[in-house]
Amino acid sequence: MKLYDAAMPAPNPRRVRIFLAEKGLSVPLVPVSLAAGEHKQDEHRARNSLGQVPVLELDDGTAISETISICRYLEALQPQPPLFGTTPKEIGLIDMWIRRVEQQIGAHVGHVWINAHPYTERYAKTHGIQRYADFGDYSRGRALGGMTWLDREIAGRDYIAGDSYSMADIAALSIVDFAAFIGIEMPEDCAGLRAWHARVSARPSAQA
Ligand SMILES: N[C@@H](CCC(=O)N[C@@H](CS)C(=O)NCC(=O)O)C(=O)O
Repeated sequence: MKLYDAAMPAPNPRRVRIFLAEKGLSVPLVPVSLAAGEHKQDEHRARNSLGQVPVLELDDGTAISETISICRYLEALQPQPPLFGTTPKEIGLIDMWIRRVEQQIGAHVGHVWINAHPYTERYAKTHGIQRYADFGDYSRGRALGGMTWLDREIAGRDYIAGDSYSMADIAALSIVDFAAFIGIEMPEDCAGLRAWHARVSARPSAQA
């Protein structure tokens, strides 16, 4: 088994690396250079036709893409410690929060990155991606609004989906850190979100 990976600040491969660290699992990492466009080469598209990372390649050659799907596979392989919940209630809530942080914050951060960040200007030209600056600016507001909403939602609890650390925390951490990398910092008045961020960032896995 090996993981086709990309270095920081790429948020999606990082989610798998954090997950592996939390599980105490070690999987060989194969670096794919996004800057050099290796993810769009035929060799990588044979693993993931969308030309994205991460991809987990199993020993029989099966390629699993999509961060959450990769982590679900790993959870099935090694259930302890559980990061997707064990009871029906935990499983439902963790899944809900993964989707919510991806949809209410992550998607908007991604739109800012593609449409309005200087770093992606040349990348967009090379790959024929049309950029919409206004949409990028609008998405920045939506991302900040999502963070403010999440701050309210997690009031009174230590982790995104409840009292235990879960995949929802991994999803949110990678999104919040990538947002900061592209200049979308957590709002000053989001004290609960900031405290949560400090809590999960203090875990050794956050270095992955
Ligand atoms: N839905 C995918 C998204 C993967 C993704 O967007 N990965 C980024 C790197 S963090 C990438 O490969 N971007 C290049 C592209 O989309 O063309 C997942 O969850 O794994």
